[in-house]
Formats: sequence, C-alpha cells, structure tokens
Amino acid sequence: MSPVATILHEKRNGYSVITLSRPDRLNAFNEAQHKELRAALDECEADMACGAVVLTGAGRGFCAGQDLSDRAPGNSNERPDLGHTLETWYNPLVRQIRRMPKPVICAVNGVAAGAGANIALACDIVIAVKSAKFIQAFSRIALIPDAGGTYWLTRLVGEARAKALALTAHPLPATDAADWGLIWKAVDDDALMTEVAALAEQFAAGPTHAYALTKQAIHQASTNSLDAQLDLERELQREAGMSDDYKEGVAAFLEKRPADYRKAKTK
Ligand code: LHQ
Repeated sequence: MSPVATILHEKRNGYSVITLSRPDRLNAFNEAQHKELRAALDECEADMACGAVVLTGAGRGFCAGQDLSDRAPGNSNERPDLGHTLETWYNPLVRQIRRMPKPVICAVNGVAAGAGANIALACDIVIAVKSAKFIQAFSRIALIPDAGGTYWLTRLVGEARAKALALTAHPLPATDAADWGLIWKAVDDDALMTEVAALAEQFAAGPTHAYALTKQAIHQASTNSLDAQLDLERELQREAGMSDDYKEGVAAFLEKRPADYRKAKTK
C-alpha cells in the first residue's frame, strides 16, 4: 500500500498551492508532512514558471503545530530531544519559506496553533478567515514558542503583546491579529481562496526578481543600521535596474499599457 500523501501540491497558471493535508489532526506536523512540504517548496523554489506560493490547510484548521502523539515523552525515563526536532525539521522549513525568491502567501483557513501559527507568520503575506484563531499554544504544554515565534511576535506586535500571547496562550481572533499588524488581513470565510487566488495571480504576472529583492531588503531592515540599509538598497536597486523586468516596466508605463513581465522573462 502506498503511504497517504500528507500534502497536496497543485500547480496553477504561474503559481503553486500547497495544502497541508492531515485534516483529522488539524494538519499537525509529523515527519512525513515535513518531508513532503519541504520537497514541494524545493520544487516551487526551482520552478521558473512558479511566481508565487500559497500555503493553506485542508479541512477546518490551518495547522495545529507539532503532532503531539509523535513527540510525547510517555512514561519512560527517556525524554525526546525537541532541539533536534527543531534543528531537523522546523528551523530548515522556516528558513526555506523566508528565503523563497518569490512571495509566499499563507491562506489561514482555520485555527493556527503552536508551530502552525508561527509557520504562518513566517510567510510573506498572511490572509486569514475571520473565524480563525492564532494560538501560541506552547505554554499549555510547558514549552516555549518556536518556529520563529519569539522573533515574529516581538517584531510584529511588540514585546508587551508578544509576552501576553506567549505566556497566556490566548487564542487571538484573526480580526484582532489583523488590527494588531500580526497578519495582513482577515476576510470573510467564504472569500478566502478567491482573495488569495487574485493576489497569487497578481504576483504570478509580476516582476518576480524584484519581489525577491524586496523581501531580502525588508528582512534585513530590522537589524541593519540606516546606513547599512541605504547601502543595501543601493546594491539591490542596482541589480533590479539591470533587469529585463525593469526595462519592460518602464516601457509599459511610457506606452500607457500594462507591463508584460512574463514576456520580459523569456527574453
Ligand atoms: C492533534 C493536535 C496536535 C496531535 C489537534 N497533535 N493531534 C516543535 C518541536 C517539537 C515538539 C514539540 O512541538 C513543537 C512545536 C509545537 O507546535 S508545540 C505545540 C503543539 N500544538 C498544540 O499544543 C496544539 C494542540 N491542539 C489544540 O490545542 C487544539 O486542538 C486546537 C486549539 C488547535 C483546536 O481545538 P479544537 O478546535 O477543539 O479541536 P480538537 O482539539 O478537538 O482537535 C481535533 C482533532 O485534532 C483531535 O483529535 P480527535 O481524534 O479527538 O478528533 C485532536 O486530538 C487532534 N489534534 N492538535 N498538535
């Protein structure tokens, strides 16, 4: 019997949709799901025809983090090395999403808990259904936020809210998450995939390399000095300005027509 797929990877016109697919466990991660997700992301990274990646979940949840039945200490004296789990699976996943040279949109279709919440926050743009909740569930099981949680929370909502969310495991409604700037927006439940598809199509038709450079600059902004950031912008803009996409963008502007970046890519 072939193993059951734990993700679905659908290639659409110019972008990919990856769906975490263990709905009976709210798409909690086991090793198979990590492996399959990483392979799908590798494919998206290498595929020149893929201009954006959408990450979402099957069923009523987005992702409940680590599958706890896989990492239960049990009754024995042997304790699981969670640091090893992070080093092997979660940290490479977060790094892979971050460095993806095209926009990654997270379509949060339901509850996002534990590492599931923080993998969503690692994505470039997070759009959630209004009924979704973001839960830093870690303290309930005597752990600390991982998968970048302490990094995303502190930077996105500040120390006061970061500490309260992490220490209380308060289920933050998506509408509050949007008001606080933790995510881009919360939309009506039945509008999620239409909104996300429209955005992915916009990115698919857009200047992919400029998006990659923009991500790179923004990622470095919070740790760079102003001088270092200005230098970085100079270098990245130099690179952007040499591209066929820039040539096409300016030509389209001057000719008062929409830019055709797919055409520019084939030149
Ligand atoms: C689950 C899970 C789950 C297994 C729901 N595992 N089955 C990294 C490194 C290494 C190790 C440790 O962790 C980490 C990072 C982490 O992510 S730690 C945090 C792990 N996640 C959690 O603590 C969240 C656990 N889940 C929940 O608190 C609830 O399920 C939430 C609040 C997400 C949703 O609650 P409900 O809507 O009431 O759903 P439910 O609890 O009834 O769950 C539905 C089913 O999914 C249920 O199974 P059942 O057979 O009873 O229908 C749950 O057992 C299962 N499930 N999360 N993480």
